[in-house]
Amino acid sequence: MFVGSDVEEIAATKTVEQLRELRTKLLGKKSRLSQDLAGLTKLPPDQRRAEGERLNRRKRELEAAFDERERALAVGQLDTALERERVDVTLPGRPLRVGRHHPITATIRELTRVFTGMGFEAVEGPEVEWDYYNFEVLNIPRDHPAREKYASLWVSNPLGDDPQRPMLLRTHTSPMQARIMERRKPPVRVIVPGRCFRYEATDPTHESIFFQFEGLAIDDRLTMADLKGVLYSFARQMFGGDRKIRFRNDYFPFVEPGADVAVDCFVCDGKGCRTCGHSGWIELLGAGMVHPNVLRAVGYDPDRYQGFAFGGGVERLSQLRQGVPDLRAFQQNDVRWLSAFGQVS
Ligand code: FA5
Repeated sequence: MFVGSDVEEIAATKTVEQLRELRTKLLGKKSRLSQDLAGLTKLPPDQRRAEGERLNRRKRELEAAFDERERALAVGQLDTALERERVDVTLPGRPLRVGRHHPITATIRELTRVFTGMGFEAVEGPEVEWDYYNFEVLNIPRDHPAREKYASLWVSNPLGDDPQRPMLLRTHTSPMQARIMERRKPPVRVIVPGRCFRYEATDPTHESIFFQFEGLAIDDRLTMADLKGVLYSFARQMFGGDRKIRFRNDYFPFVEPGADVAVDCFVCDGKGCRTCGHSGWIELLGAGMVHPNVLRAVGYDPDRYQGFAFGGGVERLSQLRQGVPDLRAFQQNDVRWLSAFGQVS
């Protein structure tokens, strides 16, 4: 038995598996060496010691050779793996497609930021509404001519229709005025963005599904001056100082006095064009001081509390901010248009 040739054989193994097999062969229970070690007891005592030392030395030599080879193979394996899985960090990366906010979402976020900065809280409400909240509580009883302004989409109640409680897709966000006041005591300061629906023909500034934002502030000393101050501040923050704002008398049954607020047309700078219906102005908001009848209907004392409300179109704001001449583009989901007008947040 030549230790030298065994050690060479160990050093010549190429894989961890080969090495394992060889270890079993040379050091395993059935190996010659193990059998010789087991047979030591049968030797006469005067030979046992010398033979024992020789066999154990050989065992240590083989073990050392195995350990060394095992280390070398492991390092080799790692090198191969590293070489195989090498990453070229100098290659240019593949660009990730970054999503964008739809311009309506971006505008809602922006206007919410502006109003929350003035102390308003953002809330949301139902899109399917009772006639009561959409009209009646807002001082628009049945047969009131103001209902004609809101071409409504009536829906049937899945729990059974009740002629006394008709349901519709809300035509404006104003029903939330009453819902909020019923639930809270003054002071109230909320902003309500949301989807609205009207059964009407579309044109560059009208859609049948569109978004509004409602504002409501109730306290014991609010005046029309507060309303104008809030809306001027809002307009300046949204459009910068250049755009002109116009307040005109208007009629909404749920406010008194009422106003219509317009911004000069961004396409023609007020000269008159298709987008502004040749008037030079784009109507942005309806507003006014909350009507005492509305306050009474929700259980507020109109002699003690008063406040203002306003409601505007989100698409109109978005059109003005981004120079979009036709509002119908917002609903068309053209990816090219969305990637041009969408906003990375
Ligand atoms: C209202 O809906 C009132 N609720 C607003 C209001 C609230 C007045 C609180 C007083 C106090 P109006 O119908 O004018 O009013 O609509 C308000 C705004 O919604 C409009 O100025 C316009 O910007 C937007 N809007 C109305 N109809 C459409 C439509 N079909 N498509 C897109 N935007 C619309």
